[in-house]
Amino acid sequence: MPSQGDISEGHAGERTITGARVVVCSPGRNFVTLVIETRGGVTGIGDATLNGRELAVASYLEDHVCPNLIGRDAGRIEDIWQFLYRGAYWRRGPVTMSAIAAVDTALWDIKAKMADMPLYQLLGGRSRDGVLVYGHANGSDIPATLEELARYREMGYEAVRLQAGVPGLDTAYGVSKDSMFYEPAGDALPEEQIWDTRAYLRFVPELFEKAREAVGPEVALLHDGHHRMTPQEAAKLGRALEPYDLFWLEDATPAENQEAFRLIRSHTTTPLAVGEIFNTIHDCRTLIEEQLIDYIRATVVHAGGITHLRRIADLAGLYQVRTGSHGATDLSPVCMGAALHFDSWVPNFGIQEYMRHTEATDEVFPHDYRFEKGYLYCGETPGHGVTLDESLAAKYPYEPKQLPVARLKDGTLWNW
Ligand code: GCO
Ligand code: MG
Repeated sequence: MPSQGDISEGHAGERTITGARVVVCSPGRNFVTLVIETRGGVTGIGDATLNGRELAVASYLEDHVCPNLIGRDAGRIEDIWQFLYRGAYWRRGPVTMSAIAAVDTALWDIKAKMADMPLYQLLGGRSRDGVLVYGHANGSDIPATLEELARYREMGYEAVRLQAGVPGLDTAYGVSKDSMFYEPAGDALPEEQIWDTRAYLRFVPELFEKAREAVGPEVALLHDGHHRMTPQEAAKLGRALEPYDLFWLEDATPAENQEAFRLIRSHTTTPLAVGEIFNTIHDCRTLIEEQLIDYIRATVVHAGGITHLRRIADLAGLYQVRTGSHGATDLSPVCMGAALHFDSWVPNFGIQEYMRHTEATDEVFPHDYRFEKGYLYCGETPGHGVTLDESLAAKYPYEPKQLPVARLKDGTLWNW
């Protein structure tokens, strides 16, 4: 058998992987967590959550990845990454890359614990003291949204994303029943929502006009288009929003065709962010190399872990594209913890999304990161600083839930 590094380096025996298992739990929403154990007794955990498709990743890990990990040297993070990526023959895709990310995150956790250092130290140390985050203010109409914005300001946020109900539509992306704990995944079968882009385009500039009037020029305001516009519609919105100086307009149009952003870019100076559903560097190569975006939103769990995210960030850095990692509640605290170590190091950091998890989620995933005056701070605990309370997790079994779908008024399926 070719060397897997089990005995070639000092203390490698201690690092031998002796166990790898998946924990699925639902403390308010579903999470998939990979636990890796080593002979020396050090364990590491990684997030593998893919909202609405959780069990596919759990099976990919349990049935196809975990048996391959036993006996390997946990210190060989790069080799294991390459083994799982190239070795599966079938490359890329959200299920594969979330599974690889979970392994990668758990291995970085183990390496940092063994080095007795917080993870950011292994990446090269801090580039900043705190990580600027944005929160989500949303409401059924403009006054309700502005009230939420004021509440976020009171909590200390310097950057806030605004989403509001659109007149004439029963539902709009980003507007939730519980404004603090936004959770789009609802029932076992997807909720069907009606969408009308023209109504939305008529409305959004007014939301930001009123918001700027309310908070003045300094606060960073963001908005998520959630893939619903065509490039031409996005160009039009970006232009209409220019007077209100957005920090970014996110997911203006779907990005399978990266060239689509050329049209938007040629019409507006509103900064553009994209990438929460990307899973490899290939999804954003053109966007970055042609400087068609300003922020890349890939994050640890869906983009192959720290190892791969670092490659994406380095490519982005060449073109002055900054990071703005996805941080919705469907990414577990394990992902958030790892992301904060990454954000603390990455030289071309932009901002980090921060949607608060529920108390139940936080109890299942004790962590040492903390929020203060608009910034998140990763802790100094060796590893990524997030653990899993397995006995508590066992009290919250998996609940089948899917994300909604959107249809146009005539019934045509659209992008949710
Ligand atoms: C965001 C996102 C999310 C997604 C969710 C899907 O910007 O935070 O758009 O809220 O909708 O992650 O599962
Ligand atoms: Mg988004």
